[in-house]
Amino acid sequence: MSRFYLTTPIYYVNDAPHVGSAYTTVNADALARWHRLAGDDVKFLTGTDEHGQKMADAAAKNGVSPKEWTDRTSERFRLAWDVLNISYDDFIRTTEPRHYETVQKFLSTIYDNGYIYKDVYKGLYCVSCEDYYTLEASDDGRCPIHHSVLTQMEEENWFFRLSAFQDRLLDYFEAHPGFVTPDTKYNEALSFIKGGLRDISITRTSISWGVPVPWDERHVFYVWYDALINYLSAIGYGRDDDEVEYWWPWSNHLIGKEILRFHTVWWPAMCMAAGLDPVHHVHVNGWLLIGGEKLGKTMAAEGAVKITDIEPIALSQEFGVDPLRYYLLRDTALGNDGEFSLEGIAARYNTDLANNLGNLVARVAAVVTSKCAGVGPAPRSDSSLREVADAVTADAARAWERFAPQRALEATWELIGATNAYLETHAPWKMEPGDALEAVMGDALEAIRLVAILISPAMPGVAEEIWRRLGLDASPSAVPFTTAVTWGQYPRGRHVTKGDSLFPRIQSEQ
Ligand code: ME8
Repeated sequence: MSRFYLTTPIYYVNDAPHVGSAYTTVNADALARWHRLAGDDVKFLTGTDEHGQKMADAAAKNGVSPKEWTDRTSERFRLAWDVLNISYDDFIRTTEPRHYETVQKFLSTIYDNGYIYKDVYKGLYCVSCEDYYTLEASDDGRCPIHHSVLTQMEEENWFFRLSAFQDRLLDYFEAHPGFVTPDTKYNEALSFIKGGLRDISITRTSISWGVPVPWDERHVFYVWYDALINYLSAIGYGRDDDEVEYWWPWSNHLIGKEILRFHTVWWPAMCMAAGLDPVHHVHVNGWLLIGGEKLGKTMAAEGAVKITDIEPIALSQEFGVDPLRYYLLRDTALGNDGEFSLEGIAARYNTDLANNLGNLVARVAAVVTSKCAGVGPAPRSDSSLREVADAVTADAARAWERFAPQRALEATWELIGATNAYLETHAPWKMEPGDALEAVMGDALEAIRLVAILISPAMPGVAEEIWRRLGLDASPSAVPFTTAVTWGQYPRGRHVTKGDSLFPRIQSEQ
């Protein structure tokens, strides 16, 4: 057994979650579920990032204190993730005492190690990004992501000596070619480091909403500096060395591509400065787009989309939780950008779910009910479906391991397609009851059993329902994957139930 510590970014609570934040969270959830299925010891962390200018502004705009605002909005994330069946083991908020304690210990260590000094910061700032820009990196004084005019800032700040880590980071990247995936993002981070690193400002005096700097009480840490450390607060850094030692070597961050530099350059350097190994692995997801632009709440505010079209709870009410999860996992490879649309969800729903998976389960249950007295026969060991099933399970397992849910599901649908084709070839609905019919149905039931296991990280609710309809015990998520996917384990004699349509078709006008 190995371990798997997986984190999502912690989300800003200036606004409620949208389908972009759900995209990373659902993918992380499916990966965490896969690792549990594979028998790993898993810790899956998500949470909310609650300090910074943006939050202070949002609270002021809504006439409440930052604390009240963050309590309220953080709860909306928790609620959305509960609705989407996100199996997080821990939900961290950066306003919690455990986080303050870790941040202050971690940064004090860096300070004691001589990597923090005082200087004056002068430059441009984007409040939406909570990030500094040079004039060259800006879009003529505007934020390249949010297109808003950047604020000119001048403050006395504490600085982190990032420049001291250039060579150590280059060596680290060279020694760990799998540190950042996909490769394109590894290369992007590497060329950023090669381009030269400037020291960075890590504290602010112009706001007070933040973690206080222990050695200088007029300052709070700049929000990114406290945020990154959440990954250590949740495993007890500064409180429980054994827990850090248990999880940190197995750590994986899943992040969106706009925060690559923070996670693959700053963060590893900070860890090195504190005398800790950097995170083990960072996987970078692309963006969900609408009309080629990064999907986000500002789009709704500008009237470019209806808010309900990008809100995860509203979407799950419209399409169902598992179909929404399936769309997010299957439509865009984790690493690429993908265009998001309601038509896209409906198309995946009708084709992959209603026509392929739903139809397979329905027709097998119908034949077993009408021609086998509702009792499932056993599969054959030499079924022609076996070869496909063996190849698909191996392929899907490899894909899940390399952070590729989209490919894992594509492979799974090859087994669904092969089983539907197998039924077309044998046409059991035209066969007389007897051994030949039972053999075909046993094979099909076994294939569906495997499909239920394979889809369980993606669609846990649907997988459970299929499992129940097959008359199987326990749960498809609770089986040990490697032994459970050996062909031939569907037991004879289980009661198979038909049930309602798993995926009633969506009509285009809906
Ligand atoms: O950046 N497509 O928080 P955030 C895909 N608090 N993923 C998207 C997306 C889209 N259109 N929009 C958002 C922050 N995301 C910081 C992180 S971590 C120490 C601090 C996802 O609320 C994606 O994972 O802006 C992105 O990195 C994250 O949400 C940003 O969330």
